[in-house]
Amino acid sequence: MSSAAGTPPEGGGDRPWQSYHTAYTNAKAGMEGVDREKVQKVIYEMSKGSKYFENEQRKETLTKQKIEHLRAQCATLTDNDISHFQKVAEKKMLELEASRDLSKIWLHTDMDAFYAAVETLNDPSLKGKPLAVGSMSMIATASYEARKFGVRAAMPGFIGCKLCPGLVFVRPNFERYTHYSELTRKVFQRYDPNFIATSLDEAYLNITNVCIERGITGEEVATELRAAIHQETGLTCSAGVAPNRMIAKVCSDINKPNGQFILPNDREAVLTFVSTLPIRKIGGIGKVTEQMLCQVLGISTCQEMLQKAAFLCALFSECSADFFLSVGLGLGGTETPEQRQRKSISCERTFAATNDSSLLFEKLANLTENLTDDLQKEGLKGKTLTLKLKTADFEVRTRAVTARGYINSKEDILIYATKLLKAEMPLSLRLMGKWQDNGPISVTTKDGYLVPDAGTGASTYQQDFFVHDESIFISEQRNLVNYSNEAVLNDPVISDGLGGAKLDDVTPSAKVMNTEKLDNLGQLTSHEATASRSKPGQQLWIDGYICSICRFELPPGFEEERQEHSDFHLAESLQQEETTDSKRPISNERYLYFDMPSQINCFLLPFQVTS
Ligand code: DCP
Ligand code: CA
Ligand code: CA
Repeated sequence: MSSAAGTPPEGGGDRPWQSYHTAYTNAKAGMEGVDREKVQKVIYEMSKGSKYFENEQRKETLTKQKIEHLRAQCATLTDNDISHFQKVAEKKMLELEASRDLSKIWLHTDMDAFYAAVETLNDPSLKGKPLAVGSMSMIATASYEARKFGVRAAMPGFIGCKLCPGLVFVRPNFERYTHYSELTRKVFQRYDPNFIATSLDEAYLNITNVCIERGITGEEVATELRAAIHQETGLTCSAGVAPNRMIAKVCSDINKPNGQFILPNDREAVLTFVSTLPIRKIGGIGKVTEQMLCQVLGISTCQEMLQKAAFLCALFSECSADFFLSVGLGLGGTETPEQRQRKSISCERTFAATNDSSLLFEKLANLTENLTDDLQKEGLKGKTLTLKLKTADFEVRTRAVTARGYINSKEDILIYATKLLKAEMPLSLRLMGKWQDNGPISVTTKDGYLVPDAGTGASTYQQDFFVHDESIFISEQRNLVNYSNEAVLNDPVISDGLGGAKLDDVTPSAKVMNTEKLDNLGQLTSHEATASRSKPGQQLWIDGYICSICRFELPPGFEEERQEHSDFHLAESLQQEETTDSKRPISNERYLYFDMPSQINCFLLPFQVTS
């Protein structure tokens, strides 16, 4: 196909690190001047041969397969197909354009080097030093001074040390961050009582009313709000103002740190803005999607999405194509999402490495007990229990079973949970010390038995309500019978958090290969819940695309991005555990990074919602 970009240079030969891209070889704000090649080389040298490395290579292979698969599909497109999909795309773009709402002014704010800034405020002697908040196993964030060396969030601390020998480490203190976060939210409240907090350090504010009522511009609001935050916290933040949330978020990163960027509510301005905007800047477009779009269709800017609209419609699910086209048009959320009623609950545990089955069963029992407590407290019952395992080789397995009726007693849940775990034995699990690959057992249940939550009027950031379309959950039969690790490995597409069980494409659309069950993004093109996290929150994808913890919108199937996103929340919760669990000694083993990825999760998925 003429538009396909050539195969990228292979990183073989004597420069193998060049093709080694991980989460931490990506640039964040403040990393512009970094010697990328040096950073990549250090990371490559330090991680090669490790399980982590192997997994990265496995993912890379899968990505390549996906790309090949897409190219092959592209090659089968006839001129007729292309003109058909061109029409489909044009119709879609017209519809999307008609939905454009330029009447709202959104502000996105994001604290600068948040944890590091809080730590520096707490200990001014850290000022100006290259600082990493975290441990040898994981860095939560780095100060801008450290970023110049390539040190960044999600990077193991020992790699950070190698890149920046004078790197100072501070252990995270979640209570402190929560305190400062609350101070910022008091300020947000004054500008938009329904502000949407998407993490401790980030929020979206609909400032339309403030602008109208006070007769001031979005720019003035941003300046004032940032000054107020500084005044009340001693910390700096950056802000972006735009007609929708998607663009506002991109804008807040432009003049980071301690800066702001305003995009006027003007269609031309928006289109000009996205015309050169790299797709990777868009929340929801991660490494894999970027590579696929670039290497198959030659798309690297948002505007190019429109030029390749026919191909996007031909090759991707309707849902993904819609998303890509709205990115190309610079469209994003403008209404404040309604609060949802909570419909799920889960718990997770971190435990030390073991292949001792009795210990694993003991952990399972503990978790079941925790879950039971939570269930009973909340008046919940569930029906389908799913056990998710992450092995030492980073493989994710999912097993599910459905009870005869709704259950919430420890005895009942344990019977099913034990049955699932037993079927997996013998199982060798290692210490879960690295945040992304931490090894909790979690048990989640969701169902319609929920006692209505009285707190729906609570501020948005406190909510963790889930709504699931139960009709699209995989049945336990398919999950149990069809799934195997080979299925995941042999498949050119990556499985989702439900362990590779395949769902039918619920989005009816004319496809080049209409027998495809999965989207070309490896997506399950359905609404689903895909992840779990430890208390106090549980991460799920509301309506299949909104993160239940932070409201971040990621359309179904952006699995890589979702995984990174879930890892982020897992990291948050583990840090919280680390800070609050003073009794638990930090063993040396916890610093092992590459050789301890294992995980067991258990979910109880809703089977049927009763009225
Ligand atoms: N965080 C984390 N793990 C990650 C990313 C972030 O624990 N992988 C934590 C630490 C950060 C905070 O979340 O301080 C906010 O994350 P940001 O991505 O907003 O990064 P920073 O605020 O640190 O830096 P900046 O926004 O200035 O780039
Ligand atoms: Ca931030
Ligand atoms: Ca942030």
